Order: sequence, then structure tokens, then C-alpha cells
Amino acid sequence: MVNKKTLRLILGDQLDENHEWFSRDGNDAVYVLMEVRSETDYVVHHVQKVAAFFASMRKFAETLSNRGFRVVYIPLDDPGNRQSFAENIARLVEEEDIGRFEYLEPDEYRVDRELSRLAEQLPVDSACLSSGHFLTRRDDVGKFFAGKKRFLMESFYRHMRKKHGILMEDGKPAGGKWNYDVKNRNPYDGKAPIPEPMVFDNDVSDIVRMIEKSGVQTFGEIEPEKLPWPVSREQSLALLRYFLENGLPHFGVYQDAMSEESWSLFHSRLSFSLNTKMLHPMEVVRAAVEVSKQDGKGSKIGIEQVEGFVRQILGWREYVRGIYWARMPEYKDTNFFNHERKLPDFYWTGKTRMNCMAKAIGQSLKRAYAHHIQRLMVTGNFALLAGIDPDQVDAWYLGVYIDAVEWVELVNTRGMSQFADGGIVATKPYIGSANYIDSMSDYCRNCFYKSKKRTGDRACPFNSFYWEFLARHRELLQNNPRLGMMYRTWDRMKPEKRDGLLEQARKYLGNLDDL
Ligand code: FAD
Ligand code: DLZ
Ligand code: SF4
Repeated sequence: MVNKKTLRLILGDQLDENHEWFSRDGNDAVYVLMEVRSETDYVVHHVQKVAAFFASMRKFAETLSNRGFRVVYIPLDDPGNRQSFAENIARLVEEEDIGRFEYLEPDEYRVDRELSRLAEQLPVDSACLSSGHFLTRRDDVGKFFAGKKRFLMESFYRHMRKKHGILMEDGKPAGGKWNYDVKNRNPYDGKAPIPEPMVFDNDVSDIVRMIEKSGVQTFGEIEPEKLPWPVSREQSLALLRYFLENGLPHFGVYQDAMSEESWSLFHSRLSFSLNTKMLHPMEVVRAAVEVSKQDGKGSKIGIEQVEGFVRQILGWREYVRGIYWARMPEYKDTNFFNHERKLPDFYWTGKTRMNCMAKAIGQSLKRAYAHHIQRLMVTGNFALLAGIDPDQVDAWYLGVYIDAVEWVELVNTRGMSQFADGGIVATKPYIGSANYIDSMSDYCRNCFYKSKKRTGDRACPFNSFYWEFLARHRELLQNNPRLGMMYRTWDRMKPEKRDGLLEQARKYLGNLDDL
């Protein structure tokens, strides 16, 4: 009897050359990658994001073929493409001599359900295998916090440091402290030269033409001959090396800074490589720790820089993924404040007189990238203060960023940024007035609005929004110990001052699109 073949699905965010599926060159399985409308259309994506995923998938397929694996690649415009994972797999199983179907744990709930339903229906054996793409299993975080109302990232992070022996010395945190955040909150002061962002100039004109011809709706800008994002493991490793040399030495100190001088400052821009699995989180963490040990006795990279970076990957990244799997599908519908205002049009155009918003949105549309504090304290802060419907906020974040995949986008947006989960992720809403933005950036000095003004002509909207938000949600928030001081300040204000702030905010809120 002739052995039937095994069909193995590789999703667009599973481009891990070192997975055990590929541990020896060539084997009998048939590997399939597919460009499908179900993935291009579940939200409107930035054109760079679609192009970068497709270019990376094509490159990956080519690498596997060169290593002797049998690869089926279904492009978006293939006439036989049935435009969903399930339907294409069903067709292949029917038409090829397939005896078994295997796939790796998908990272998105939507795809997970689609594939588990498919597996039940296929006429052949199926198996869903662990991907090994993370440092935790899907349910580890849920188990770690079992029975707790709040999921404190810090305790999970310390557990991960100990478990993996990262930045640990004799059972204690290297340098004597777990957390160097206080040293990591500087605005950019010009003391270190900002590295020029490393770009790759990948030519994706064919892909962009195909996307357009197929009628896929996208937004944002692209130079099709010069896609700046890494689309292979080789390019990803080059970006990692560049970051270790140029960004990491100042990563921690400026990680919350924002500046018109640079769109990525000292950030790594490795999120696309990590989320497509072209890089493994542990190799990135270890590389950062290793490089900080070099240079003989006195390391040139301080512990507060490396710890700040390690915390993002070993801590935050694994933590948000765990929350996603612990709380889906309900998490996607959370709306603690019952916010329902429409997302202003300027999120799609960048056209607003608020300089911080124009800069953060403008670079997002142009580059499919903004760094963390722009996402959290500018665009996210504004949406939260203005009471925007979290579904619309989510759709924007899920579409616009090169690294936006739901498991990481949703918890950051709904949870961390919009407090829509009522405080599972954040101990208090991340809100700030112009005072915060002015202290961490140079945006306010070139703004139409006046950062110091709370009411009246050209008063910065963030100022009155801040107080109106606290007043509006007093019942939900006043018992939060981290907000007590703000409510006391509000209560001490003269009634006319409070009324003035509320009136100013309501005036602006009535005409958000005109800001
Ligand atoms: P760096 O600052 O260089 O950090 C290094 C790495 O740490 C990142 O590449 C990323 O893998 C990880 N990391 C850092 N912060 C976080 C975090 N909060 N959660 C998870 N991982 C983190 N990140 C995404 O990967 N995809 C998203 O869709 C996404 N959406 C976000 C939405 C909002 C509202 C907010 C506030 C944050 C979001 N983040 C998201 C987290 C973070 O902003 C990005 O990971 C980061 O900006 C990517 O740029 P970088 O690679 O230069 O990061
Ligand atoms: C983001 C994306 C896009 C736009 N298109 C595809 C695609 O056509 N085929 C594919 O396999 N993956 C794509 N991706 C990434 C997927 O959305 C991601 O692989 C799944 O959501 C699983 O997490
Ligand atoms: Fe943003 Fe207000 Fe500063 Fe203008 S003044 S940049 S709107 S915080």
C-alpha cells in the first residue's frame, strides 16, 4: 500500500525556520502557505502590513523549497484559491493524496476556531501541535493568576526571570533590583545620538499590484520598491544586530520619550520579526543579555537598559498573550466605560491641529509604525479620554500597525490603553493631560494648541478632557487608590473652574473632527 501524504499548514505568522517540522532538510510532508481573503479582509489593514506578510510568506516558502521540502504556495490571485484556510485545505485534501492534516497552534482565536472546526470535519486524521513559538504555553498565565481579579505583570515577569535564569545572579536579580523604571522615564535630551532607522528597501511592487488588482481594501502609504520592513530571517537578524549595537545602549532611558526628531528613537522595530516568528523571543532576549556582558569588565550597556528591553519581551509580550487566551472570546466585547463615540476621521488622515496626534497618526499612516508610548499616551490616551467606542479603537490599531496581530493588539488596546476590561491589565486607566505629553516630548512647542491652557481659546484638548473624563466616570473610578489624589484635587477646585473645564471639554467633544 502506498503511504498517503501529510499536509502541514504554515500560517503567515508562523515563519519559524527552526521549528522541529524543519529539523532535517526535506521530508515527505507537503507544506502549504496561502494568501487568503479571509485574512486580508477581517479588518482593513495598512498596505505595508499586507505586503510585508505576503513578502515574508513568499520568502519563507522559497527558503523551504531550497532546503528540499515540498511546498505548495497559493497566491491571492490563484484561480483555484478558495480564499479561506478551511476551504483551501478541504480542497487540497480532496484533490491530493492526503492522509493526514497537521497545523500548529494558531495565535488568533478566530483562526483557532476555524481550524479546529475544519479538523473535525475533514475526512482524514488531523492534529494541532504546539508551536514552540513562545516562552509560555497558552494557559500558563491564566494558571499563574488563577483566582485573582488583577493580573499583575510584575509578579509574572519576576517568575519568568527566575524560571529562565535571565538577568539573575545567585538567585537574585542582576544589579540588585527587579525594576529600573524610575531611571527609564527621561525625555529625549540630545545626550545620545539617535540611530538612523535601519530599512531594507524590499521591492514588493508585484505584491502591491496584485493586492490592488484583487480589490483588497487597504489604507496607509507605501513605496512599493522600498518596503522598509524585514521579510526574511536574515534581514530580521540584521535588524537585531543593528538594534543591539545602536538602540540597546540607550533603550531603557529613553523608552518613554517622544520626539519630532525621530519616529523610532531607540526602539528595536523587531515586533514584526517577532510576531511572524522569523525571530524567537528567547534568542532576542539572550542576544541582548549577552551583548551587555561584553566589553570586558565594565560593560558599556547598563543593566537599566537591558532590563528595560528584556521586560518587554520576557514580561509584557508573554503576559498579554496569556491574558488573551485566558479571557477570549469575552475580552473582545469588553467596554467597561460603555464608550460609544465615533473614532474621529483624523485617525485615518492625520489631519488635526493637535501636533502630538498629527505626528503619531501621521507616522502610523506613513510607516505602519509608532512606538509604545505614542500608541499608549497619545492616540490611545486621546481615544480613552474622548470616550471612543473600543470596537472602533481596536479596528484602527489592528489595521494600522505592521506588528498588529490580535493576540497582542487586543490586550494592549482594550486592556492596557482603553481600560475596557475594567482593570485586569492596568491598575488604573492610562490617562494624561498635556502636562505628561509636554514633559515627555517636544510636540507641544510646535502645536496650534497651548499646552498650559485648560480653557479658552487654543486650550489644549487633553487638559479639559482629562478632568471631564474623571468627572464623568467618578462612580467607576473614585475608589481606585491610584486616582484618589486626582479626585481630591478636583474637589478642591472652585466650582467655576470645574464648570469651565467641563464646558470646554463638552465644546470640543461635540466637534471632535474639527480638532
Ligand atoms: P520595542 O520598544 O523595541 O520593544 C521590544 C519588543 O518588546 C517589541 O518588539 C515587542 O515584541 C515587545 N513589546 C514591547 N511592549 C509590548 C507590549 N506592551 N505588549 C507586547 N509586547 C511588547 N505590539 C505588537 O506587537 N502588536 C500590536 O498590535 C500592538 N498593539 C499595541 C496597541 C496599543 C494601544 C499599545 C499601547 C501597544 C501595542 N503594542 C503592540 C505593544 C508595543 O507598542 C509594540 O510591541 C512596540 O511598539 C513595537 O515596536 P518595537 O518592536 O520597536 O518595540
Ligand atoms: C495578517 C495576515 C494577512 C494580511 N494575510 C494573511 C494570509 O493571507 N495568509 C496567512 O496565512 N496569514 C495572513 N496574515 C497573518 C494571519 O492573520 C495570521 O497568520 C493568523 O491570524 C493566525 O494568527
Ligand atoms: Fe498635544 Fe496638547 Fe501638546 Fe498640542 S499642546 S502637542 S494637543 S498635548
